[in-house]
Formats: sequence, structure tokens, C-alpha cells
Amino acid sequence: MSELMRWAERLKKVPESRRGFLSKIGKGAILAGMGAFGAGCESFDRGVLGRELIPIVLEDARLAGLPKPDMTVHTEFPFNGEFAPSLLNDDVTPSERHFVRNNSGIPERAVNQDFAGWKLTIDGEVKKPLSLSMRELNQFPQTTMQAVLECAGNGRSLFEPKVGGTPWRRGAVACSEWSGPRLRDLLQAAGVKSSAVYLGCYGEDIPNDGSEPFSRGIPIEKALDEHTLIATMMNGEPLPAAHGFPARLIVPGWIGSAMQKWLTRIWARDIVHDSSKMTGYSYRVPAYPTAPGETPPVEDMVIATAWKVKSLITRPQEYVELKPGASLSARGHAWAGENEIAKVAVSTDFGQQWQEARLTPPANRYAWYHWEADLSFPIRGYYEIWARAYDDKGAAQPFKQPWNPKGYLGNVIHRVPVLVDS
Ligand SMILES: Nc1nc2c(c(=O)[nH]1)N[C@H]1C(S)=C(S)[C@@H](COP(=O)(O)O)O[C@H]1N2
Ligand SMILES: [Mo]
Repeated sequence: MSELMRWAERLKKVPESRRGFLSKIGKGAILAGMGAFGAGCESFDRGVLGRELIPIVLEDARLAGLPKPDMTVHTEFPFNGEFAPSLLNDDVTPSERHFVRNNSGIPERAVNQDFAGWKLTIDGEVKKPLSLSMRELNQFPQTTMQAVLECAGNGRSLFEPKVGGTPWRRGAVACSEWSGPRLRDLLQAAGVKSSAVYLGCYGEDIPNDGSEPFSRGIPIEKALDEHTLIATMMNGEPLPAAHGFPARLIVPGWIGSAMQKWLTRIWARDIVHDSSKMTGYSYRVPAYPTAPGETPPVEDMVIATAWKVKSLITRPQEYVELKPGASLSARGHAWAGENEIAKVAVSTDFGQQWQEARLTPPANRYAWYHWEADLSFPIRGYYEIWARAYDDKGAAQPFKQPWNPKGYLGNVIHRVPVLVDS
């Protein structure tokens, strides 16, 4: 069957309601391979020219079931959307409430949940390069764990002065359950050499406009950590299209961009991975504290890795209205990258008095903690619930957001306004 016919066949499998621009283009036009369809057509043309290795990337996120219900959408292409904190109250985030952060389109394979022809290559500084099918990947011992996944830019909209990039509020974070083989087992099967210091990871979301694919990596030590997974399942089901079907990296405690989706290649390297998303100002932060608005020279930037101590208030919802004398149970989550949470303190009077929240430990290392605090509001007025998490190394969340040029690693305390009036 020609690639052209295969594409048309696959199209038929996409539910009618999700076809989006594909239905607008019309199957006839696709079969004819004619007409101007913008970037979608470009990828299609490359397909005709023997694109066995060039996957088709779809630019209409509706094909992947996006936006999810109640999502706050920042951009539709590439698709970026998050949820309000009050919608993130679940202990384990359901897939339907997991934020989505894409740098380009979604591979057609992911939309069709199609394993055919997919391989994961492990090459570079290894004695025995591997090219694994999903069946082979499933033969490695499987691990299941919950892990916080948070975009490095979460909280970016709270930076002052304002910085460029997707203006995430607080919802580009989630804690779902991930399953799959350990990356370590795959690297060992490939006979990773002692010359390997870093991995460069690649996915199937190759931009249609010919720009460099999104590629990042992690140091070999983190890759060999027993908690670093190649996830093939999310919350007990095959990875959804938007979250990296059929396989993605889970690098617990680290920024989300380390967790390559639609994974196809892991390149063991003898230098720090030097793709565009690893260098310059991309996913890098100043090596020292900087004045707000001050961009240090590029040689003073270092790669952002683990998250810092953070918390979220999921109950009550912002601007809840109460009667004088009301009380409520506030609730939320707390997490701290590579560290553990030591305590969460809560204030309703702008930090003058604090009470310690009850803490429920995480299901496993790298999942989030849950906290709860009983609060009362005796007289009318304007209150703010503040939550401040502390880690086991003595660090606590700041009251004012330290600044960096790209708005990464924001962890300023969460404040929820409460209105009390008779
Ligand atoms: N292949 C690929 N992997 C990727 C990305 C991407 O654009 N392409 N985005 C990264 C970023 S910046 C983040 S924060 C997470 C988001 O994962 P999610 O969409 O499942 O929430 O995926 C990471 N992995
Ligand atoms: Mo991200």
C-alpha cells in the first residue's frame, strides 16, 4: 500500500467529530494530493517523497481531543492549556485534568493510537545499539509510580516585570500515575559506555515548517536513577495522544521539558546535549540571583533541572464568599523536586499568624503530598489564604517571586482571596 493510501486509511479511523481541518480539506483532495493546505500540506508532500521516516504531525489539536473540558487554553497551535487550581483537587490527577504543553503538532500516530512501525532507538555511546518495538519494550520489567509533572514555566504570569512565553498561571502541574520500563534497564541492555555523560532525546513531533525538532536531555546519573521511566501508560491506560503516545520519558522531580513525549530516539552522548532547547536562554536560568528585569550574559546561564519546593491551594476556590463565623477545611498539594516536604504552613492574615497544616505523605517518592487545614473567619472582611511549603533541606517558598529572564521555576506562595460578608 502506498504511503498516500495508508494516510487516507488512517484518516478514516479518526472519529468524525475530531477530524477538524482534515474534514474541511476533504478526503478527495487528500487522495489527489493537490491543492494548498498550508503547513499540513507540506508534511503531506514530504510524505509522498518516500517519508517512511518522517512522521506526519497534525496541527489541529481537536484530533487529539483537545481542549479538554474546563481547560484554560493559552494557544491552539502549538496547543497549550492548563486547569484552574480548584480543578486539580484530586490526589491523583485524572488524565482529563492534566495540562498539555506542546512545542509543535501532535503526531498522527498518537491520534490514531497506532503502534505499527514505531521503534525506540537507543544509540550513541552504547556497545549494542537497540531498536525496540512496543512488544519488546513491554518485555522489560514494568514499574508503576505517581509523579509530579510540572512545566518549567508554570507560574510565569506571576513574574514582575513580565516575561515572554506561554503565560502559565498555576495549573501547568499535575500528578498522574505512570507505568513502563525503567530507562536504566534499557540503557543497561544497550551496554551504555562509561563515556556516556548525557542523553539527547527525540520525539516524533517534527515541526512541519522544517524547524529543529524539540529535543532535550538529562545527565546519565539521572537517567540511571531507578525512578526514571519510559512511560507507556498513564493512569492505567495507553498514553493519550496529547501526552506522548506511545512512549514518553518520566524524569521525576525535574522540569516537564525533560520528559520527552512521542519518544523515538535516545542518544547517549559524551558531551552535554547541545540542541537549541538545551542552550542559550532555553530552559536555562541565571547561575546567581538577578535583579528583576536584568538579563545576564548567556555564559552565566545554567540548565534548569529539579523543581523547588512548592504548594497549591485547591480548596477553597478563589474569591469564595462566606458568612461571618464560617469555617472551612482548606486543602491542597505540596511537592519539592528531589526533596521531601517537611511541613506546610497556612495563614489567613497576610502572614502574621501561621498554623501548621495536616500532611498526608505521598503514595511514593516524587508524588505530591496533600495538606489540609481547618480555618475560621470570625468577622466580615477580606482575607487571603496563604500556603507555604517547607522542604526537608530547610528551604521554603518565597513571598516574592525571584526573577529570571524566561520566567522559569516560579514557586512564589499561592494566595487565595476569601470574601466574608453578612
Ligand atoms: N516531544 C516533545 N516532548 C515534550 C514536549 C514537546 O513539545 N515535544 N514538551 C515538553 C514540555 S516543555 C513539558 S512541560 C511536558 C508537558 O507534558 P504534558 O503535555 O504531558 O503535560 O512535555 C515535554 N515533552
Ligand atoms: Mo514545559
